[in-house]
Amino acid sequence: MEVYLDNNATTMVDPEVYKAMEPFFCTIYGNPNSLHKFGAGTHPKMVEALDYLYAGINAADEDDIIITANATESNNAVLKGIWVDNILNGNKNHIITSEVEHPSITAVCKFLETQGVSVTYLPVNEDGVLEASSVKEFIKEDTALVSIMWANNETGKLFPIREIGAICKEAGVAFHTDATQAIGKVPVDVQDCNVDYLSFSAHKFHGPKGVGGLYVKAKKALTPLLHGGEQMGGHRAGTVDVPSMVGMGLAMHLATKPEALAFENTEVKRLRDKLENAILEIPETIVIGGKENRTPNTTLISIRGVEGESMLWDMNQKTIGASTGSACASEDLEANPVMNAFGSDSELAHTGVRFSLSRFTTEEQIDYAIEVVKNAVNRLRNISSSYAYTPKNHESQL
Ligand code: 7TS
Repeated sequence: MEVYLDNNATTMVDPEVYKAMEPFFCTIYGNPNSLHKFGAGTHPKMVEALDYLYAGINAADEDDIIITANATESNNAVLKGIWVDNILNGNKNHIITSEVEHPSITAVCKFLETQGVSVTYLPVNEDGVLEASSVKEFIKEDTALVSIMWANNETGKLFPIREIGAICKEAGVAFHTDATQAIGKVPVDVQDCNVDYLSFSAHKFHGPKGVGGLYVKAKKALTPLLHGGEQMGGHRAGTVDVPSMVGMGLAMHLATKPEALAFENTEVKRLRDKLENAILEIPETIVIGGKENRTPNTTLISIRGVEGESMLWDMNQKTIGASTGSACASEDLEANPVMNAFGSDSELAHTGVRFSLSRFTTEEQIDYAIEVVKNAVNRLRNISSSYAYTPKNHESQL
């Protein structure tokens, strides 16, 4: 049986989404900016896609949603746009973010630091959560932007976006959130949370890869990352990938309609909990960051004495795909930075395995995964020279 439990890395395209995209390759293939009927033929479904995107995050009509290549581009566009508008051409010089953002935020911040920008990286507490009060504490006169993710990709932990939005609004500081791991898992409402900029990637919610979006609140114009033609109202030049945009729109609709979010919060969560509780029956296992306040599909579990990579290898032999954390960082064997940020000791930091489910995960797959994980842990602990189970050892982890 094949079991895919790495949905935070990417998801299967929903077959309904794939079907909706198909005509836009060989039949309705005009350039949307052309003045003839071939171009105009693409418009109705592009408009529908935008409607779905606006509805999915509760954007107001006067706001913008710019179609990008992915969340990485959206994140770069916000940080570099703010840099040009407020730092190079303004009198501000400070950005606040967290220690556990995706590299498409932290690597840009590191680059901006080389250009003289001052960046504050807020730590998370031992539950893996960032406290909204710490944002307030670090906002200064010259703070140009606060960028905090909606949900963490490794643990699924949800950050207090509503409170942070209110703090930023009161302080008059722009607020960006990377909602890549939140869309389709929990309700995302930009108006309710006072969000100015929001990033997402379609392939995380059963849309195609290579397309994403950047929400920009009305009157919060940004210098674009890509200059060129007048596509996207001049906010992002380049011919739009029409099939992908159509697919992303429908995928957003299917993932964010109330029934879908309810399914995520009941059925997907039930299967996640079943898997998690079965693994927690194994001595000396813990959920990193704890069980509270998470996306319903994710669990990051540390299994003492078992290297995350070894677990992945054993599971892969049995056709189960999971990860040790972010796929973007999984090629190096550095300790997982998110686990480090939570204060896990260095041994624990190498033992995390992330399981992320989707609405396509079945009960049979979870039953099979439980059996495989238990066998793998037994095998790996038996051959581990460093692992020796003692009840005391166990107690210290509770
Ligand atoms: N932001 C977050 C929070 C993410 O989780 C990811 C991808 C990205 C941005 C970048 O998305 P992309 O579509 O531009 O690549 N995160 C992961 C992950 O957790 N495992 O693999 C990719």
